[in-house]
Amino acid sequence: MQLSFFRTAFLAPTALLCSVSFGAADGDDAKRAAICAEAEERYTEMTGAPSEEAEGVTVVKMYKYSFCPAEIAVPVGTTVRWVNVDKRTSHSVIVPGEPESDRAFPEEVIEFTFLTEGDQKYLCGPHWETQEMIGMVTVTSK
Ligand SMILES: [Cu+2]
Repeated sequence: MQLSFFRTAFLAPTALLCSVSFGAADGDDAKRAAICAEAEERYTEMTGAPSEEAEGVTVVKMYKYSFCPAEIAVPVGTTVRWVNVDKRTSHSVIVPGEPESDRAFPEEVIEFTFLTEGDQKYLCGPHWETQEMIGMVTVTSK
């Protein structure tokens, strides 16, 4: 039932498309929207393809103390891949009921497979309190 976090060196995804569904982004915050647009640019430069094209996973970028997008909706069993597209800062992910992940340094990733349905608010260990680096995954039935 419980899968552990792991951190891997970044691997560029192939160009294969997969189907992903995103929930409403945190659209009331123009600053975060601008950060997320930049994060996607950096991701695409880093990997050579947009985050929507990552194979078999749903990508969330970590950049400037933000999760991008801050809110996603995925079917149960989906693996979320958080990619650090910052230049210097490291981040972690704390999913409810799970231990904190290892730190992901720039260009590293954290992955977690969501096996429980429902809203799951997650945190970046070093930045949730001071920078409100908090995200939400809504896990839906298949
Ligand atoms: Cu962080």
